[in-house]
Amino acid sequence: MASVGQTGVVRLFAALQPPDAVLTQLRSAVRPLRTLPGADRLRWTPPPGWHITLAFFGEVPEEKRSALEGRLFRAARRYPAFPLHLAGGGRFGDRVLWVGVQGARRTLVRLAGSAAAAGRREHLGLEERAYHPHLTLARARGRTPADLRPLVTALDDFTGDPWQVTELVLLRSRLPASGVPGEQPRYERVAAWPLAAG
Ligand code: 3AM
Repeated sequence: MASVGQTGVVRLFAALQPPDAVLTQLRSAVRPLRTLPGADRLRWTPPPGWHITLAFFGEVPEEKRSALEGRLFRAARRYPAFPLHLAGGGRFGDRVLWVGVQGARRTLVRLAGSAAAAGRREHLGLEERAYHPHLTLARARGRTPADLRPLVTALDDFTGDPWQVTELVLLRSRLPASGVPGEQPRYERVAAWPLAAG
């Protein structure tokens, strides 16, 4: 377990981490994208931190942490292992470039809903926006919009190998010190619980 920060709160989110072999494939697919026009103006997410977010809990006070973890543990064990693969590109407007997630999407969406419900029962301030499975590859810098369409098109033909999701992971997000240009949050795995139904 990670130590609790000085202020007694940690930024936490539930996620899935694709296996290394899949991340290596994705890394190869993304490499040529980074040479396309405009790609150097984006902030590319570092491969070691690549993840599929299930639910973002925000700043979690120390006293709620073990209850949240207990709820996530119990949620995870209600699900069977299920297959996913990465495929195709997409974007959120002109700000976020992502690779899509295919396979047992209904199970994935239900698991994300259960992770969000765990947070809500601890009265953590989760946003109500619809869940859209994705793995974020790059973000526009600051307020500058980016034309992400050519990058999305370049990912059209990408399909990664399927893998079996066997655990729900709790990640900690450490924000960069303010004022450091281009620096990104760092993610740290703090816990993982097996999917154990079936
Ligand atoms: O890596 P992705 O894009 O899946 O966008 C943030 C990132 O997701 C998301 O949580 C992940 C780790 O930071 N996130 C950050 N703030 C958020 C918020 N207030 C948020 N998701 C929902 N509400």
